[in-house]
Amino acid sequence: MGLKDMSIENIATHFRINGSILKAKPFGNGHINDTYLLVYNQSGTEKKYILRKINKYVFKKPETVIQNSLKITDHIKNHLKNSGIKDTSRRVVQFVKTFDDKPFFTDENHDYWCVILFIENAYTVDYVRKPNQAYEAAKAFGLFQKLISDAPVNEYQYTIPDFHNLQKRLNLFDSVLADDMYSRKESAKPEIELAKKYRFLETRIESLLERDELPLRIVHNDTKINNVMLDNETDEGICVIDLDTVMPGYIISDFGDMVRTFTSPVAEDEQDTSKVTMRIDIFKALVNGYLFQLKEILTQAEIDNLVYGAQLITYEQSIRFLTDYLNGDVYYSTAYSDHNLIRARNQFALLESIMGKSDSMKNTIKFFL
Ligand code: GN1
Ligand code: MG
Repeated sequence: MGLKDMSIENIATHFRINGSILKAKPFGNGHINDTYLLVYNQSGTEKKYILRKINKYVFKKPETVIQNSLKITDHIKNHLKNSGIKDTSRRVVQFVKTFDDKPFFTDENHDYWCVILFIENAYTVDYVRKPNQAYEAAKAFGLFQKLISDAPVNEYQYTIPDFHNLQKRLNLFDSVLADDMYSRKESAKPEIELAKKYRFLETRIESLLERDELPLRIVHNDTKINNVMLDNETDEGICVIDLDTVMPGYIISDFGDMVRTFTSPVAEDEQDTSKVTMRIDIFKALVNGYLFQLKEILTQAEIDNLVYGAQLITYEQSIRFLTDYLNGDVYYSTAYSDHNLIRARNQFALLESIMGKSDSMKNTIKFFL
């Protein structure tokens, strides 16, 4: 097969899927991997699948992504089955194998592709519309964490080393800023100032890690609101998706990324930053749903640092977007030239709001314990 024949339809033929393909089109709002929706005609009924190409710039060893994902989905499936749930197909990501029985297909470019079943009658959102969505989504992420809380940390690989290592991310930021290869420093002045203003957030995580205070666990590491599927009719959070970064890490990062992506009323690339704010009613619903599942599992140190996790991850995300802007947009896919700057500005606005409301956030957590 020549490179020119590498159409999506062609890639799909390597997977054990019955019927004939009707449609293949780009799908979803992820910033990293190429994702496609495949629609098949299977004896008169339409069946959907998701095909994804793993970004090898981001995931240097794509096979680790697949190995971790398979391991964690088996783990979850077993727990669900043991708790009496017979049909787990809407509750956990299901991989489709290739004809030679592999969980992925590698093409001539050494790109890795995998296929999962599409979950019908469910939706995702890029921002939360009502508290119940936050409650349900947090409950789903909480259940996910509960079910994997006995996963052996040393059996999982790091799909991205130092993923939430703020110190490393700041080092990269410093060097990209010093180089200013794309002459973008001037246009990002206020954001660079904000990066400086909140740099103090770094010290606490360093001392927490130094003193080994936070348990290293298998966590999701990318608990964005659009990584949980909600049921069309009930809004119930039914399935956590995007398992690429499931690996050892810290619960406060996952909690933080939920706060970052659930509580703002607008998407992370909303240009009007006056709309960006940490909504406390949504935060309450989030905490309620998450602690419903995990109250007994979290350690005191984790509980004490949940709000800090929200500050930390929102700061980290601001730095990541700003770094990528200064670095010529090499990491995140962008739709226009200052997309990453807009994202960074938005995330700094959210950080400022979180900083201002941290006391009431802490009180909310106390209330639900
Ligand atoms: C990326 O692929 P996606 O959109 O789910 C990124 C996350 C960021 C997020 C920002 C592997 O997630 O860490 O928080 O964008 N994933 C990776 O929206 O870097
Ligand atoms: Mg992702």
